[in-house]
Amino acid sequence: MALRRLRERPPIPPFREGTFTSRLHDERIAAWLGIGLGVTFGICFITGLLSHLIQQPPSWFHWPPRPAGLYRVTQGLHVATGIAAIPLLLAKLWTVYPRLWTWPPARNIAHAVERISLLPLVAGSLFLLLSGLQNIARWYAWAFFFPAAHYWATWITIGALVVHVGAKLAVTRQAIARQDVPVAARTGSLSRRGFFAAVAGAAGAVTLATVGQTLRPLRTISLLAPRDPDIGPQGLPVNKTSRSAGVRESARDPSWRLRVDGAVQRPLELSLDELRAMQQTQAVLPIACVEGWSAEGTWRGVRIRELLSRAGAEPGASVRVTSLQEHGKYKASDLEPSHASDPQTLLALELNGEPLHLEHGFPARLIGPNRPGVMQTKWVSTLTVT
Ligand SMILES: Nc1nc2c(c(=O)[nH]1)N[C@H]1C(S)=C(S)[C@@H](COP(=O)(O)O)O[C@H]1N2
Ligand SMILES: [Mo]
Repeated sequence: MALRRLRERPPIPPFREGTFTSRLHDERIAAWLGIGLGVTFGICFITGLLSHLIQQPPSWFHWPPRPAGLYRVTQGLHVATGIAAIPLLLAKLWTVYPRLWTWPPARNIAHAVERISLLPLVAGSLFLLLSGLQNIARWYAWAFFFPAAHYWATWITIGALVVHVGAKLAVTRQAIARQDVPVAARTGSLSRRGFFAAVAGAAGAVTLATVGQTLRPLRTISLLAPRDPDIGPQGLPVNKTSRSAGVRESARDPSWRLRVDGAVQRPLELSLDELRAMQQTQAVLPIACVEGWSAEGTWRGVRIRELLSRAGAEPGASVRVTSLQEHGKYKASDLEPSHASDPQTLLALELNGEPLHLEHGFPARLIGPNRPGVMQTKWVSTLTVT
């Protein structure tokens, strides 16, 4: 008797009907915001997964060196859709939060599963978007390694998202197909259309204010972008500095030599002058950072494939490129055969018509087409053929 009464009549205010009065806590709005989030999360997921595969390729995965600017586009999209999703997610959470207090809390098992999956969905989404935002602002406030945490949180979030979309598909369809019956506006209350305009406007504004860090024409309105792609020595931003890499002495040491070793017939040790005396190749290529900024430079240097053939490496070799930097995640990178043999993959000695600045990798750095910035190793000391 008492139990039935409890089921029918929720005990305390938030569970009681009529607690939340705004018309904007509405199924139709929730449905459209859900679609917006589905699109932005979808693009963000695919481009993010791609970036992960490029940096940690399983044996079946091969990322081509062409088109040269493709990674710049996919990673620019990853960061732009992640940023645009933030106002969409906040609006969605606000629209649906009254439903946290439905009574009874679960009608049946399926309903319970659907509701429990909201916890990883909401927590995972907030974590991904906010830690991503912190990362591009280079505010490393966490004890964990960001790429690994970001990667694993993605699978949890996407799993929960699949459950959620499956559970809400029918409701979303209905809500969108339903004719929107105009309700007489209550004074002081935002209309649905006004709310949509505000949320879409916010998503558009944060996108326009940040995407200039990779889309040059929008650079001047890039008020919120963490990076201006034009500012830095030789007109290019710097991520890792020579000081934090601990190479200020070793990179300027006149006894520096490039070593080419590993599976070669003639291991090489070349001075900077010897490298400068070799045939020089020029390439206009972007640095495309995982953080979403990118900037183009005119690079000049020696083709990696030229160095390999001089050392007598087998054609189709892979190469490990090692830096003078002794510690850190990005002190080395790997060149797959297609990248090692590409005519634009260079050991660069010059940038924009001048010898490479110390901060951009003097005396020599790797630069190649269609590679994430983290794989464009600076202050190179050794090429090891594998
Ligand atoms: N040795 C070394 N090379 C490195 C890095 C590094 O930390 N160490 N950072 C990379 C990253 S994350 C980027 S985006 C590019 C940036 O190149 P830039 O500083 O010349 O613009 O360098 C790459 N090369
Ligand atoms: Mo980067």
